Amino acid sequence: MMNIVKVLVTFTVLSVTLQLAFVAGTNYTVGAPGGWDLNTNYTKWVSTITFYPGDNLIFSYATTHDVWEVKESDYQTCTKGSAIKQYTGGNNVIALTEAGSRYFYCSITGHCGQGMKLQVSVVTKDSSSPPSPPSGNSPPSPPKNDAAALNGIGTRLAIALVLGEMLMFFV
Ligand SMILES: [Cu+2]
Repeated sequence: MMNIVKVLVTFTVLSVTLQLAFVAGTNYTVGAPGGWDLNTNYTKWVSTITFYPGDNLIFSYATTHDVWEVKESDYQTCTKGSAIKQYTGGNNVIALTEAGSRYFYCSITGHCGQGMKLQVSVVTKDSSSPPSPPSGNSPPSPPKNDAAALNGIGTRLAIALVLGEMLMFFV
């Protein structure tokens, strides 16, 4: 009896882990490898990444800095108005929960003006269209490859789950 319970628990943990693997976002250390400082070009850093809901920003910095999330107008002009949220302490995890733009800067006098500011655009995975083929004459093919790959993963996952459940009856 204990064995069946054990298998059941193990299987549940496994299936939850599998499901999380498909949903969980990516953690990005802002400005890596430099971090949040006065020597990193955040426009350049952010341009290499596509952010999706579920991703996290990790601000890692010396405590001579801080992180303020601000509205766009304050971000553009480096105005120290009222922050949407203030972070201190040198290590903050900020969740990107939904699509849209987020604006951050260091509130220490002069630092934003010296480039310590970050704009992040979060996009939904559905809205990102697949890249079109380079050839100009052929009509664009429907993006069925992604869907097929996803279906493949889904089918394999379903088979794995059914097999796992059947297995429990034999243990
Ligand atoms: Cu600073």
